[in-house]
Amino acid sequence: MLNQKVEKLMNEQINAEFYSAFLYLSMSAYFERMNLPGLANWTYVQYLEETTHALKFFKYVNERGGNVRLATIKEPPVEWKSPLHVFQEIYKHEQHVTALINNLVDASIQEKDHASNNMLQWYVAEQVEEEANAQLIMGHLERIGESKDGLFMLDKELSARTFNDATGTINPTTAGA
Ligand code: OFO
Repeated sequence: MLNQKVEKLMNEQINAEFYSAFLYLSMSAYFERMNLPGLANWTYVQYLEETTHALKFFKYVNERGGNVRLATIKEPPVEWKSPLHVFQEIYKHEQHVTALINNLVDASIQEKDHASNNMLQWYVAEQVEEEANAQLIMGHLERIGESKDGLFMLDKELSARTFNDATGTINPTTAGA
């Protein structure tokens, strides 16, 4: 049986992860409009990843006999000032998500819910990666500044990103990969 406080926070986290997915998908559309297919690809792949983050919580709440509650997803922004602005917002957003995960970990400790605490460690590690990725690309964009060639090169590089379902929620054979 899933602890009630943890269940409530996990349901909120399902919504937060789906909002993350919406945010990245909206950013992908922005990059498509800017004719930056590599950045559009990178944010689109991130949209897919965020969806699996939500699904991992969804599966876990079900597995523990909890009640999944799906709530309205907030509308994400549509426009940004520049590619750098997008990644500044991503970095801020991922720091916020890290705080939400940490709060969930705190609740699992307070409620002595060891199984949830164990499951949440996956997200703790994932958030380190999410923040690092955002910071890395933000740094590249800061250095690129107004250089069109620099942006072209970075866009080309980011077009190589492919989706890997590390949660195994869509493809169980890729779990942990
Ligand atoms: Fe789900 O990690 Fe980003 O938001």
